[in-house]
Amino acid sequence: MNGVPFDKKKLAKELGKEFLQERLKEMFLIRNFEARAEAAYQQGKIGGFLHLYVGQEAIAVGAVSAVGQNNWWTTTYRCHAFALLLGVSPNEAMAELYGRANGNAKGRGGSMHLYSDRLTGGYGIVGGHIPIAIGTAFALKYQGKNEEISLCFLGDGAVPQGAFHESLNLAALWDLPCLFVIENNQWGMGTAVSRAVAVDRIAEKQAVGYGIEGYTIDGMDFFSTYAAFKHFREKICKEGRPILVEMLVERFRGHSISDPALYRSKEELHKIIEKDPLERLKHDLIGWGMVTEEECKEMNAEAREQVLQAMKYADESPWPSEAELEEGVFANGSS
Ligand SMILES: Cc1ncc(C[n+]2csc(CCOP(=O)(O)OP(=O)(O)O)c2C)c(N)n1
Repeated sequence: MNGVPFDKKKLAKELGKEFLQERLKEMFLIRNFEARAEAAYQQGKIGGFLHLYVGQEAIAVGAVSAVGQNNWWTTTYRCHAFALLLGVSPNEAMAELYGRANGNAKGRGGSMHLYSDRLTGGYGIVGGHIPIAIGTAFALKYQGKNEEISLCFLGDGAVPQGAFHESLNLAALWDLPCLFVIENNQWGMGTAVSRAVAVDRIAEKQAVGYGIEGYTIDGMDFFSTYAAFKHFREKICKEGRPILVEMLVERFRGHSISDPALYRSKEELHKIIEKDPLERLKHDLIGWGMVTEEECKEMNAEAREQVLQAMKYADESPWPSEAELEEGVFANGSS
């Protein structure tokens, strides 16, 4: 496997207790946000789609903390974690899920469409967002911004899409500073990846066809994702070539709230949950004396409180008015 080698203990020491505790707090916030969003959906407070990031947190937390917010980020409908890490407040995000006027997209986008200054969006069309990410990479190159990169996150289900291959080809041809990250959670909705994608080690093998580098990374461990993202950012800034990465990860829930994930047995799910990235980081930090069990409980309680506040805020927020319905809608009229 082509990975990025790192020494976990050494890296932890370099990053230090304070930094690592912040990452753990982020994981608690995301986990609580997702759990409460799920509950709110079941209470009928949220409508439409809802895709949860539970199990995949080490990827977003590792990416944003290693690379820095000040890059360009593009992702799929599974976008709550990136939004929270890239400057969207829990209030604003929850209000958007509730479809309220003061939500992140004025209540018009819902769960799949969150944005920040640097998050171009959560997008609903599988593979449709990849050309947008290479657009931001092109803009960076055109403007000579050599210290920033574009990061594009996609599911394994997007790999067989034409837009993925066309984007890789252009990015390679034009030397665009783009990091393509396949979050391979083993399923595209209810279809096993082995039934949808012709090869395993997707990134390593697909990258060869476009003359770029491909890597396979453990996406369930914060230190692994952090080390990898740090390395890729430096490499892209230095060499100006795109990189394709596969992060091996597990989603603990179904594809969306309406998928009970019956294609996995209880035993399989149990094994998956044993790899929990939050528990893994917690366990490591406790083991190294960088946090105590008691402090972890406090962090979790604080995150829960923040999210409960966000739900209250969303609940009390106004609905969008009918008069604004057509605002911000692009219409290319004939006259
Ligand atoms: C072009 C397009 N085709 C089909 C769909 C319906 N759809 C939504 S998600 C999805 C599977 C995506 O696979 P992946 O990202 O690997 O899955 P996940 O982890 O989200 O289950 C499909 C087919 C869509 N949104 N867009």
